[in-house]
Amino acid sequence: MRRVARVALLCLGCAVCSLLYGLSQLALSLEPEPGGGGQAPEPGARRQAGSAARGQAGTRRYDYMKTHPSEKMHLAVVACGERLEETVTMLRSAIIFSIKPLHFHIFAEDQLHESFKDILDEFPYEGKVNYTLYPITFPSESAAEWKKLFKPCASQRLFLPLILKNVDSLLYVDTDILFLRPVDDIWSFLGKFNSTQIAAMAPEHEEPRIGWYNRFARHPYYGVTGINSGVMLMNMTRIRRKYFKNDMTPVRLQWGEILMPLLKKYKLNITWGDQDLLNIMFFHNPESLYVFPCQWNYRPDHCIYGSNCKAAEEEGIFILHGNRGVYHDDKQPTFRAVYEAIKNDNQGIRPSHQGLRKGRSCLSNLSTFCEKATHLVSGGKALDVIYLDFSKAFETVSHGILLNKLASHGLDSCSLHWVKNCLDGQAQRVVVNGIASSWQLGTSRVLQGSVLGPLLFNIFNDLDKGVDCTLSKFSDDNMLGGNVDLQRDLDRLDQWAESDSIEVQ
Ligand SMILES: *[C@@H]1O[C@H](CO)[C@@H](O)[C@H](O)[C@H]1NC(C)=O
Ligand SMILES: *[C@@H]1O[C@H](CO)[C@@H](O)[C@H](O)[C@H]1NC(C)=O
Ligand SMILES: *[C@@H]1O[C@H](CO)[C@@H](O)[C@H](O)[C@H]1NC(C)=O
Ligand SMILES: *[C@@H]1O[C@H](CO)[C@@H](O)[C@H](O)[C@H]1NC(C)=O
Ligand SMILES: CC(=O)N[C@H]1CO[C@H](CO)[C@@H](O)[C@@H]1O
Repeated sequence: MRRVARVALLCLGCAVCSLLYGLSQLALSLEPEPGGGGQAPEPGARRQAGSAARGQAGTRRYDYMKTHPSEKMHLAVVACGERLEETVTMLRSAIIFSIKPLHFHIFAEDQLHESFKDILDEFPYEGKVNYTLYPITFPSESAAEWKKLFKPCASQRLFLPLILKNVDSLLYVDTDILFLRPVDDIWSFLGKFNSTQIAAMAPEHEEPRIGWYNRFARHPYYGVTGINSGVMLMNMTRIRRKYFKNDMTPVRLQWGEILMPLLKKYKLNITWGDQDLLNIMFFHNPESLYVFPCQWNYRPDHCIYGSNCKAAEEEGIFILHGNRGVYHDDKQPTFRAVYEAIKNDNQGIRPSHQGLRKGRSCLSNLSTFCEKATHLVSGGKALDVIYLDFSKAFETVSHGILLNKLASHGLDSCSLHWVKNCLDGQAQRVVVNGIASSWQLGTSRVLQGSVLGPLLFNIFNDLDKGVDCTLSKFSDDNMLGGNVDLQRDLDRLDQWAESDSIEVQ
């Protein structure tokens, strides 16, 4: 009975899919061609990330972006030297948690461009993100001086308001940033700016006793302890329009005019390059800065000298900033573990998971499956569909096997213990008409109704390793279809279920 109902549902779903597809085609044929000159092309390659984004699907998304241009968030990063992997991991964290579409502006040394293109074009997050690659450029008359300031390329970001002339607002981050919340959340601060604020940053320190600027700086700095520029939100329209007070001329200067004189005056006194210049600028123009709390730029400094970011302890860390190279050594194992987890993201939860994930639903499950199925049928190919239902899925997740899988995804022993603790010692009982059975310890289940449970189940359900068919997973209900060797894939699933002690109904 259940199977018949599902086939009926599948057919209904397919009908809806084809109808929607037909309508979208009709809408497309009525649209005038986009583009057609006017705007100067931006430098570098501009592509749609995600291999499947070419063709029809890409065109449809374009229409969406055209009608919702303001919904796009712009993220900029400057990558030089050995920063490729770190930058890609940062971009990945931006995508996995974000809701609105993103545009990445990546400024990189020429020799990194090819690698960025190769990786970003293969990103499995189609439709959510676009990117533009730029070479590193400085004003020609002073290029050499800017390049040797602090780290190579670091001062590139001071010029972003001048280079990205058509971008209204931008979030600049260092390569060693990881988003642990949607970019949308920090982006929303732009809407909270009062009429004089043009940029937002976090303080360099919470605690003046251990602050750097107030103890060592030989130049002016913002506020009590200075600001950290690793996460910098900018309304660049306002930055371009503003005339800045300064200690070099009695008249106010615009952004483009102030940078060079500032460097000339302070170059012997600054230690942290462009961040110091920003501190000097906002020292003279404090009304222009919106200061956000330390959770939005959480650094090892906040925990190595005792607890220096109370808000993070109470509400959590929103943006992690692994400066001092802590993602790559063993000085801060927690920072490193978070980095490793995000770096390996797409091995943890595979794209075929539809259930229990943001932006996916049982309908998305069906429609993805339908599209592929219709495609095969209209190509005159045979199609087999097999429905699988794991029995009592959540109840049968073996703790031992789950922990092994988590360990193989690079979770450190501390976090593993934490998960183990959370799974262990769970007791259950049955209550009927107010009469309760005795408690029984469970050794093989993830908690239903908890936040962690579904996540653990999705990591556990990695059964598409080595399967060529189209596989759609909605929590414990799995659909397998295609015109390849179905029996072989089915055998693999069976092996998976057996080795992971899950029963297929
Ligand atoms: C990405 O940019 C291209 C070219 O400007 C555009 O056609 C496409 O619709 C954009 N896609 C997204 C998701 O922003
Ligand atoms: C640079 O530092 C020195 C020593 O602290 C100080 O005397 C000098 O005024 C500083 N220069 C500027 C431009 O602030
Ligand atoms: C940036 O500032 C300009 C000028 O005040 C304003 O029109 C624009 O909406 C602002 N952008 C955002 C994202 O708030
Ligand atoms: C905007 O906020 C800043 C920082 O709180 C403040 O210094 C400035 O006076 C405010 N501007 C207006 C117009 O209220
Ligand atoms: C993988 C997949 O199918 N994702 C789609 C799920 O459905 C939503 C809306 O129906 C799409 O936007 C996703 O791309």
